[in-house]
Amino acid sequence: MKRAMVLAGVSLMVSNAAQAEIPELLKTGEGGTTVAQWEQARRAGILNLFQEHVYGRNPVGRPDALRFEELGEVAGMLDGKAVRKRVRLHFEGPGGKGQFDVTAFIPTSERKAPAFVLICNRSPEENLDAERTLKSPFWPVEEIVSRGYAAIAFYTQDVAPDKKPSFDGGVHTVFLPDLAMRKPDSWGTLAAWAWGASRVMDWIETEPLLDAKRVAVIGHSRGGKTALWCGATDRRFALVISNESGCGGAKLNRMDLPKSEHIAQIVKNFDYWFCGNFQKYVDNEEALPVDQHQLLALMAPRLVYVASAEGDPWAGPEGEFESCKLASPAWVLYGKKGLVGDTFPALETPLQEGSIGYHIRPGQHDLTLYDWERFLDFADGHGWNK
Ligand code: GTR
Repeated sequence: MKRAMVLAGVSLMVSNAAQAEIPELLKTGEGGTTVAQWEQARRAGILNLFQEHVYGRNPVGRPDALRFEELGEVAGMLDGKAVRKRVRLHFEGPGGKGQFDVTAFIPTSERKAPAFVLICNRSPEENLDAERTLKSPFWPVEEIVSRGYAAIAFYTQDVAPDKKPSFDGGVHTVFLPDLAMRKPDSWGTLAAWAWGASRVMDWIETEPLLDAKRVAVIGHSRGGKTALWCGATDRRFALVISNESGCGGAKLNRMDLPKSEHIAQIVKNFDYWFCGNFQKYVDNEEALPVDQHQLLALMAPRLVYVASAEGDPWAGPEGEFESCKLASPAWVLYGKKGLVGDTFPALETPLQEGSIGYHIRPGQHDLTLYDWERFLDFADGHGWNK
């Protein structure tokens, strides 16, 4: 496998020579050294490259016919601490009608609640129990609500299936019903799920109990890749959280971490997560005109959090951390701090001072209560719960 940059072992420093090969975040003279240049030229250019080469372009934004059907409201859930709302989102396109459901537990409170929207890629039966008989750390509703936040979730596969044959069913069929309509830059499935999260935000904006200005989008692994793409394309999300998103998420492609997933492997198993053009970069990372630090930078000046696990080398924790560092100058443009902390932190030593948060914890590939607690701390620390 050809690699653009080879780092010795788990060395965390990117050498100067190697760093030159990583696409520059801010380009002098080409826009990007002031907020205005960044916003009007450089940021738009980077977003366009990610659409063209990685995630694809959406065939639709907010559909004209988007409709929210209230499925019922139950007050006094969680021992009186929350109201539960369930909503069905309806839409239609050239391929017919589509729908998916959202569940929200909103703290009983006088004020509008800040919220966390989970893009759930795991079994809804095991992780999204609306009755709260089955409790899963993947979606710890009780803890989220007791900290003053609304817990909102939807299941990825209600939006688009996560299997081959690719693009068969869900919103793919609604909006691009004929596979012949697909182009090399047509949306992949991560983009379709991200589109779903944006439609949830459309509903949140109509819900008087929620504070639409303080909404986090969070996902784990493939859900984490989706959360990042959602945050990049939809600036209404004020906090974007990637848990162990790895390749195609927060991990820098050009950092050689032999135990981590590379484009060749992800495309072999999950080509449909991306647009067709992404296949050009199999064993050819250095030709990709962007790298993932630029994806993180698209969130500036909003809040971002990247979390890794020690027992998850497949996601490349060092590459996730390096992206946070290299993305940070975008925040500096706005007079803010990106990641505060130059060296890879010890386990369970979260870096939360800047607008980019990072932690690595012991344990395997998973979204755990420890992770959630740190995300909630980060939101608290940035004044979300005042
Ligand atoms: C793996 C895949 C990863 C990650 C993970 C998951 O098989 O290689 O990129 O997304 O699945 O979503 O759990």
